[in-house]
Amino acid sequence: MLRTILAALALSAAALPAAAQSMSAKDPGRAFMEAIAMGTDTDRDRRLAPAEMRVLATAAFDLADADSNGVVTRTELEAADFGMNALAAHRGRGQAMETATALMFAFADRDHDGSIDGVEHAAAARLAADLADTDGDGAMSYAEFYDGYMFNMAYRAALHY
Ligand SMILES: [Ca+2]
Ligand SMILES: [Ca+2]
Ligand SMILES: [Ca+2]
Repeated sequence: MLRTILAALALSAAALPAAAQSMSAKDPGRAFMEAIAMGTDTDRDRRLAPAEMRVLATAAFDLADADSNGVVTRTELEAADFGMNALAAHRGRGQAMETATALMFAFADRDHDGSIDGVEHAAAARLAADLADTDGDGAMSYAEFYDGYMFNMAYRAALHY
């Protein structure tokens, strides 16, 4: 189901530049992350529990694994669009997005073999969640997710939201 949400968000991301030009108080990058958080928080307790994050991480991995062979290569990750590419292009931040993507790839590809396997991906997702969980309650609040989840930080730095 989350995969469907991600796919729908990726499609709606084409509308992000238009939204950015509107009077909307919220940055579209931030609004997009909030939509991701709400889509992930299936029990609606405003905490992203490890089981919920595993669903999100798996959906993201499957989306990036274009040839469905169980590993994500650098090329696949560079080609993947998690919904932010249109916004990056609109803001002239394509180069910054490439750097952010390279950093995320390096974070996950711990054995430097040029691809992220399932074990590496699960470890990276868990590490990122642990790092973000600053109050140590075992789950991410939405604020912890926005401000401290590594993949959000990389996008935020790239897209200036
Ligand atoms: Ca693949
Ligand atoms: Ca690897
Ligand atoms: Ca927490």
